[in-house]
Amino acid sequence: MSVPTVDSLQSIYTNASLIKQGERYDTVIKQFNQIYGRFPEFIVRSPGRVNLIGEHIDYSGYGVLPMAIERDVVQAVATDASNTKVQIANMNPKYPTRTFEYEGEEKVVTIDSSSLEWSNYFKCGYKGMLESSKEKVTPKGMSILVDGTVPAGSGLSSSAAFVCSSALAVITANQLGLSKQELTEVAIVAERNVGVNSGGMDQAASVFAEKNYALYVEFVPKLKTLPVQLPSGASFVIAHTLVTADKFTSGPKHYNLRVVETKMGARILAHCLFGNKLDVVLDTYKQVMDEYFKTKQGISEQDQLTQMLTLVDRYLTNTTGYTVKEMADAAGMVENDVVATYMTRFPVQTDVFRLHQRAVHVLTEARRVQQFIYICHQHEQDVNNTNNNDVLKQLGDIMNSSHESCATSFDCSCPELDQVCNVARQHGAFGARLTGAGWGGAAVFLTTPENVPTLIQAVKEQYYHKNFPEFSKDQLDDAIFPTEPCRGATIFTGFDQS
Ligand code: NG1
Repeated sequence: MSVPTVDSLQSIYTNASLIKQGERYDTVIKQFNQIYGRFPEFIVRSPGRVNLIGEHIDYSGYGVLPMAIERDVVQAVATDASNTKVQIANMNPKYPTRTFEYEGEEKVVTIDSSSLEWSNYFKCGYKGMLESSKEKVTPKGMSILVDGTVPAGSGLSSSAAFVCSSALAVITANQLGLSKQELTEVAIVAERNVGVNSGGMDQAASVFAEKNYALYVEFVPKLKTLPVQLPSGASFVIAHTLVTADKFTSGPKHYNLRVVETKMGARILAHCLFGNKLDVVLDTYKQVMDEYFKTKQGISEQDQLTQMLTLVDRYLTNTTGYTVKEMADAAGMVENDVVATYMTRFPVQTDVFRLHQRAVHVLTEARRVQQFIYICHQHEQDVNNTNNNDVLKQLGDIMNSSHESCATSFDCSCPELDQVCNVARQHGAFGARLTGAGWGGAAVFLTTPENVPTLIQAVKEQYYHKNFPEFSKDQLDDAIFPTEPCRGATIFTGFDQS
């Protein structure tokens, strides 16, 4: 299945925002014409996402439950078959126009991941698509204008929205005929070129999401997505703490370190359980779990996860944190190998590696995802539609436990995230949790439609007015807003191209 081409904004956005989006697209097209002296041939878009449950478990191989949001990255594109020059401009003057050249079949384009450069995200998509395309093509020249509305560093996946829309622009410009699945898989690998050891949730949500549904994304044995109906009467609000969490800069102490801590934990567990009996290296908890339960039939995923927690208590016993040497010894490896395999491409900075705590978070969080989906399915099948608030309370409790686990076991919250979540819980949120990588960025609250205004007002008064007293109404509306499950990536051609 390939990314759909649509000719009406109605099939992308909610009715409430059609006028605003229409004006936005008109402005982009006009500006494109001013810069390039012609009209775009097509416009691609890929949305950001909010993760409802399942934080920091995608790179351990466990399924997650995000939904796409209306905020997105839009790219207006015109092509030129007579050269291979790419010029990329941005509606936001903060990001200067860049030009680069295709470098020939052997080497598509060079990405200098040592600097924080906005156009690198485009190059990731460009390089990924051209290198993976089955047909070897000399790409067309491209003139591009980008407009993004996903706040950067907010945990709402601005980077995946940018990389996915870039990849889609390249596919469309060169008629590469890649499926959604291929686009997502390439975008996941491609984003690692900017120096972040990313999981796959964001790209999957940005490409596959469906209007009105959350999306269960599984990674093992292969990428698979399943729309999940949320209970009627569930409303979500997103609040950006405005603490910018930039994975590129903080990666060695935060995101990339957690990847190492979870991979080494899994590797040690595999060594304790299977010794040298296996031909393959297992370094995600999901791989270890699948191997361990391979011959034990009929145990539900939730029960498998519970048993895995017992194994973690038994084998990852050092709760004050491991040194590299201790991890190597416990995994039956030599220290240099640990460093070469796990800490060289994505370096880390830490005194000790807290494998036990990280494992407890990953396994309990994976279990929470299963519980959350189970409740949604039960509710969908409940013809009597038992009290909605009971269901929302159950889902909210799971979200609250997730936040607690992120804060205490995975250590990826921050005082501002804790604060907005507390305010939200005190003002009618059934559940409140950080969403995305954490260490700043955004939180998501679950409430009822009637309570949305009260909740937003309370967070404005108790968080934003105190910390950002100079903020205008527009700035506030940009920081905290209600959201609904939106559609994933699309190609839009419903405008006058001459
Ligand atoms: P954010 O920082 O929200 O884009 C990151 C990862 C996800 C996932 C979450 C934590 C990237 C591009 N995204 O999300 O894959 O691991 O953290 O659940 O690295």
